Amino acid sequence: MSVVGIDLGALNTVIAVARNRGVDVIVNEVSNRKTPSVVGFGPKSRYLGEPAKTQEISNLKNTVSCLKRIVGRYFNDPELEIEKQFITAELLEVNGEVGAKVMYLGQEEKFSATQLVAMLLTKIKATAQAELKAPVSDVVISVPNWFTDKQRRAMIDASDIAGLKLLRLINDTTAAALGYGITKTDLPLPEEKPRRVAFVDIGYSNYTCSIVAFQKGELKVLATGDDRHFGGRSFDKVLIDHFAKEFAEKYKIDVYSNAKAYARLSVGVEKIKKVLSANAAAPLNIENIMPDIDVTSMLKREQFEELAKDLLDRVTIPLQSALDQSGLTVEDIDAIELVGGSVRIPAIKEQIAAFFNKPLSFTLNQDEAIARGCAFACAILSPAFRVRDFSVHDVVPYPIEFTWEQSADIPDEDTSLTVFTKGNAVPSTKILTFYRKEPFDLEAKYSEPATLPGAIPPFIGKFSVKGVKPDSKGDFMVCKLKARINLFGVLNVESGYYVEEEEVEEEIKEEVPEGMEIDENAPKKTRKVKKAVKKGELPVVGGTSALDTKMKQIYAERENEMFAEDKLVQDTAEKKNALESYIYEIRNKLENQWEGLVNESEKNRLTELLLKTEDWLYDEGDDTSKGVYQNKIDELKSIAAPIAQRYFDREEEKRQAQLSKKSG
Ligand code: ATP
Ligand code: K
Ligand code: MG
Repeated sequence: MSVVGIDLGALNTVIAVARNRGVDVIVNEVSNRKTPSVVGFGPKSRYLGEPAKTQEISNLKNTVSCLKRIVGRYFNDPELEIEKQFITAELLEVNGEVGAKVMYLGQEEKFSATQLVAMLLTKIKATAQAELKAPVSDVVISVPNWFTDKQRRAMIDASDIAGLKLLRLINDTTAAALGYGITKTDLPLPEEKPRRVAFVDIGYSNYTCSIVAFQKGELKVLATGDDRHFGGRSFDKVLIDHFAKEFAEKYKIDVYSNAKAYARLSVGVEKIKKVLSANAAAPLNIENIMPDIDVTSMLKREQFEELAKDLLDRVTIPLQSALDQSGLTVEDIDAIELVGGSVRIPAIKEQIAAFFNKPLSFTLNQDEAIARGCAFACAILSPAFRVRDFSVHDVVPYPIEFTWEQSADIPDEDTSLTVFTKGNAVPSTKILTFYRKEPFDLEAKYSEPATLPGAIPPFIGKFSVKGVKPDSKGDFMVCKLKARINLFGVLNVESGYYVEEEEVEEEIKEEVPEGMEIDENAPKKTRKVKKAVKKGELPVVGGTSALDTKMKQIYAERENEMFAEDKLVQDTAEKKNALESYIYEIRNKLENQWEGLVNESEKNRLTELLLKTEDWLYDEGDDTSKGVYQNKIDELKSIAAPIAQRYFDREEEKRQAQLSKKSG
């Protein structure tokens, strides 16, 4: 059984696997250690990951990026306006959530964001399986710490659709912290002052920071800060605007009016931005940005920093916010660990170092730390794996309250209660007590909707408590409900039961003065006490924002279908390749190692068939089925195989002769 961690980034997805000797990052089909988080659609198949990126510029309308930015969102969300600046496919409403419209297999199709994430996950699963040569099911996936209940449930739905067994979701910076802590052998003991580390992750779209306290065997997230719209793409945008303006004057072109030109410029500015991280100046050259127009320019690092001033001014805000919430000062922070691609920007590093007034640490692999942390988290949870115990305490990002209808019998009863405050531990269970004579409903929601991302509704779940009735004396039933924020960071009322006060005999434990013996045979002293005793279960029926089972089933079947279609297209392409290389192989052998083993007529027949097959391949055979390619291979083989056999026999004879010479 494999144990896999997935850092599903807005730009790149990294896959890590836990093995007995440690955690490794898995490479994809083109040997890259990260896979573009992009899905594309074509006339014959989908393009998932690398091929989607390769095709992107020629297939902009049918390519969807930034999947994690739109999953769990509704179409009316104003933050989608920001995402539309980066997503080239058309967004629209699909089954109540946001999705994309694309041309697929020659038809217009709509896919929800959850389905799109599932597609990427299917690809990630296949990549991991190809590398591990074993089925992959158990996974842990990371998400930003600011993800709401709704967004987390959408990620869970997506992994279900992709046929993965998600063991938990873990927050990005928490995953980095876990990878950091679990490998350290010198963490403070429980009675010692914890080591406090700030983890800062700045990626493509998003900036998060967590302040984490470590002690032997555990980590505790103290506080988090974020800027949900701060990352590499924000800097790219600044550069795009700069060069678009320059090129409008210099070349009289309007980059904004041409999607391909815009996409080419996006690629160009990302390159120049990276070069500027290591150099004081960098050139920008884009050939054919528009038909027959090449553009060239250059930028100095200080110009870049000037252009990005508004962004750079925001760097310390999430840090300050996390620090304030943690109740610590910069002097209390023992180390600052940076991860994510955009922390390579020197001006960002400088600001972070200046803020903490300390040198920065880069002991984690910036691009892989989160995926590695996910793999560790998966290993901890997987029964197939033994790892050192390490507990992870995260925090609730937004306060959660329960509301209910007032009981007619209790006129002064409150009708709401904040059960989980911001910063409350995750996972966490709370027992809620209600006095009722009949079944009742309660609702869980975020109590400060204004703090949620975009227009994500505060609703979390509605829970109906069944089986409630007056107790034996006609009095209230004392109902206890177990509300839990689980390892996924989602809230459920997991179960209910009712209790009754009963008199029970309780042993009185007397303090035995030191030095005195306890008389084991003396009668035990007891007293009667009133205690709440569990009397029975109360069924709880919940409704959350997760997809309903039927819809999920439909999506899963559709995903399987599409996967099978992709596979067929891929297998067909492979067969075609096999035929092509077989033609070259036979032709080569005819001229070389089979020399003297083939008679004239045989040679003519084979040469003719090779030529005929090759012509066919570039003509009607360019696009046909797997079986037809195989038939062509078999046809060639029927002539080539006897020759190959003769060659083998001759070589074998030679070898035997050699052997008998040696022994003789
Ligand atoms: P997110 O965390 O927002 O979901 P992600 O995890 O996919 O996104 P990363 O892979 O951490 O993102 O970072 C990608 C970003 O890092 C890109 O915008 C890229 O341009 C930027 N980046 C990578 N290397 C450098 C560099 N040397 N200098 C500047 N930026 C860089
Ligand atoms: K990543
Ligand atoms: Mg990331």
